[in-house]
Amino acid sequence: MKNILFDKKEFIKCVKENVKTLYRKTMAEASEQEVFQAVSYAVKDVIIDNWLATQQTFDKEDPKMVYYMSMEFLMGRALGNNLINLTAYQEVKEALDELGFDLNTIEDQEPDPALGNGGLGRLAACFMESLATLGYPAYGCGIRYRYGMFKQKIKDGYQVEVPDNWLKNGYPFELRRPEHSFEVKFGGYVQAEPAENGRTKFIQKNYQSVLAVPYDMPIVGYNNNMVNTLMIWDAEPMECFELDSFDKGDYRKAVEQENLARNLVEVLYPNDNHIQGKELRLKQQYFFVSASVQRAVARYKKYHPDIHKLYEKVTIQMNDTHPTVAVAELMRILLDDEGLTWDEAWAITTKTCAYTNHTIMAEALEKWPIEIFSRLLPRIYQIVEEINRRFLLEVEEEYPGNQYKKDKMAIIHDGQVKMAHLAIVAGYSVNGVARLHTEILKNQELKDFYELYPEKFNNKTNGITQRRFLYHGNPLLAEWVTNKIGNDWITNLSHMEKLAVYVDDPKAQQEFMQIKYQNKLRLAKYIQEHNGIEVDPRSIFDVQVKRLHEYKRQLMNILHVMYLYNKIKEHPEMEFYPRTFIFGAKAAAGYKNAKLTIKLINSVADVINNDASIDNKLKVVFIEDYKVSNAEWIFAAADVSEQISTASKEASGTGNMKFMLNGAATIGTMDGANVEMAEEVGKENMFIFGMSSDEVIAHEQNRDYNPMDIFNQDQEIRQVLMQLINGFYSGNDTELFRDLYNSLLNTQCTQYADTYFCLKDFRSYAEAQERVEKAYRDEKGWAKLVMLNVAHVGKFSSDRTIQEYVDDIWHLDKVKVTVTEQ
Ligand code: B1H
Repeated sequence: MKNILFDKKEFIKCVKENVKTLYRKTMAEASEQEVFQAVSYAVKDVIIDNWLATQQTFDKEDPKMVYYMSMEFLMGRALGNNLINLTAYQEVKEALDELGFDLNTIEDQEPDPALGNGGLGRLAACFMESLATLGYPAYGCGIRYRYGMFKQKIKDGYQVEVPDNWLKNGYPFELRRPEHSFEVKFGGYVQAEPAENGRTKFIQKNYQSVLAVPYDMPIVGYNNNMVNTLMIWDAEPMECFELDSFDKGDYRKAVEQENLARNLVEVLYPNDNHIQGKELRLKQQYFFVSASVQRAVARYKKYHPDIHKLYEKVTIQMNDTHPTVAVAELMRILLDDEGLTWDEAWAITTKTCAYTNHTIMAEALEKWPIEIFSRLLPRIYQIVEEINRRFLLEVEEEYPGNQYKKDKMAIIHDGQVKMAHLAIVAGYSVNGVARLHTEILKNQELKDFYELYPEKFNNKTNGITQRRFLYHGNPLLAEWVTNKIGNDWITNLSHMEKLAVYVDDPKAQQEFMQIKYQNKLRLAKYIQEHNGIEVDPRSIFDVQVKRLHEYKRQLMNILHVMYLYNKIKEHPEMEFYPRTFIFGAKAAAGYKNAKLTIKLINSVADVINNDASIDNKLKVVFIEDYKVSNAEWIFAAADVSEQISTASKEASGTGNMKFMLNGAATIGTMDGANVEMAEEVGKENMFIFGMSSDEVIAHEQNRDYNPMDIFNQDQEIRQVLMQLINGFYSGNDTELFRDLYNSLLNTQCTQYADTYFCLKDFRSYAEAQERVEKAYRDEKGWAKLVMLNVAHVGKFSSDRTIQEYVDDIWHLDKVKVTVTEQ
């Protein structure tokens, strides 16, 4: 059928027509934002045909579906990636040129849909893209937050959070689907009534409810006509809610329900690796989970009479514990709506739900006070209680008389509902996100559960989509790779291996480094425009971009910069290769030390960048508002990738893979997926330092680490720490950074001083940085090293990850979509 994207004339006509009907304007009058909208609607037109064809194929072939449930989908901009996956990027670029518009500038008009915090949400987005590209039927299920991740402004060195009103101009790639709305009920009480079959019926009474209305977003597969759906739920007040008779005309309740709907989806909680435990958060969770499970069951029932076989066509993947109420919601539907017995319902649920664990950070473990949980979700709580009761009988059978085990493993204990325990007991699969992380789950964090259910545990090392993070983000390198080895890498990243024959080829090395230089120029320009700082593209671009968290150790990085500065000042004659340390990070709004670290980085930048005496050897840049769209440029321009978390703390990391794909060398600990990267490319082609996870865990268990010893013995470290409290970087304010100083040294202020071993690993880090500099001076050696990294990145495609989920957990069949004229 005709695809206007490939017919320049038709496409231009369509864009002009859209500008006219949307805005009553001619092209000459239209703003860039309006042209973006007009172009997007033209692209959406093409997508819709494929989308329809995909849905028709699903209807015909009746394949099993995965419902990927996640509180977060950090999608990033859609226009550019949709064009790439429709293989029409070049054509549309040329057509726009003809109209006098630059595609990059038009892409820049799109808001970044930032419905996620960091790695967990971005992983969900990569997974959706890989599922569509591999041809697997999938629904992403999430929340259509009115306000996504906040925008970050830096004022006087401090982070200021600005609301992200991403829907302000209307989002062209979404589709409201009111015909698939569902009611979701909160609060009230449960009334038990005798049912006809002699059993008991449980009915929720005097509840409040909202209407969940889905908006569908297309997820376009690469060059295969496949378009899957991300359904994100909006909350609307019920139009004619059914009130109990005594409530009739209860105005107060009507207003309450309006407010409930409005508040529910207002904003994403901006915490990464940290649970806030707020009632509204639990409401959000149940809201989108209930709506999604209802839609999954309704879709199944449309084609299948026998609900007992639900698991043959539906599988639910829970992205961390955040959607774990799905387990109880499915039980509720099977028991109360479908009238099944407990055993029947449990047999289905435990073959349908699977759980991914993304962190072992204690503050991210989800536990809900019984008071909140049972008040908000009275029927769901009853069901969780019954799951817990039966589970404890099972534990008793396995470990008779062992109360300690029961206390430790219970789903409900000590006044709290433990969501991870619920997910493991009811799920048929439990997976970690990198090999090391999964081993820590099995041997430490979830040891008891691993002993009880060894068959449930498995590893799925994370991955990233090369379509966004190389093809779209780094067009120069993408083209170079294609020239060298063909374009199979676009859908099969293991083909990158073929680049290995070029790593010693001087011409290829030169081309490769020239591309890196071009990308550094592009970033330097961005930094100049957005941050007003001039950086030298010939210096080493040393980059740490990720959420700000103490375990990720941005603090250790900036302490090391302070240490280098002291050295350069003291030994001006010392050989030193110019370096630009680039940071980008958002801190959770209430995370004090994280926000103070941002201020420290900016204060250090102020002093160093304005010290003419060091001859531009050091520069420090904090890139404002790190997000998916500028990330693509940052990865492309990096020489050195900082992956320096305290070993055992970063479950996987995915930024590490994006840097590797773009030809940066990693300085990192043996943590998360770094371990597997080292395995792929060889330890000698990375800059590994620091304690192993075993060493870290041993120190944590023995409590035998005292950073004061290091402070007392190592004069250079001592000097750097003193500069936190002697006003050196704070215009003589000795108190400004005292909390950071205390976090490193003072056991009276934090439970454990230097919880994340910054001082312990400091020397090893500094030594690894020296190795980096030495390696960089050897131009050929460096080119070879980073090219080897690109050649061995194949494993880290999310296509590989998804194929493993399909083979081991989901068991889906591929679908082929052909598009015919509608
Ligand atoms: C990850 C989170 C997370 N793990 C709670 N856990 C949140 C926990 O809003 N909350 O309450 C939000 C996010 N995020 C990350 O997941 C890991 O830290 C990374 O190491 C990992 O690569 C990523 C994807 O698996």
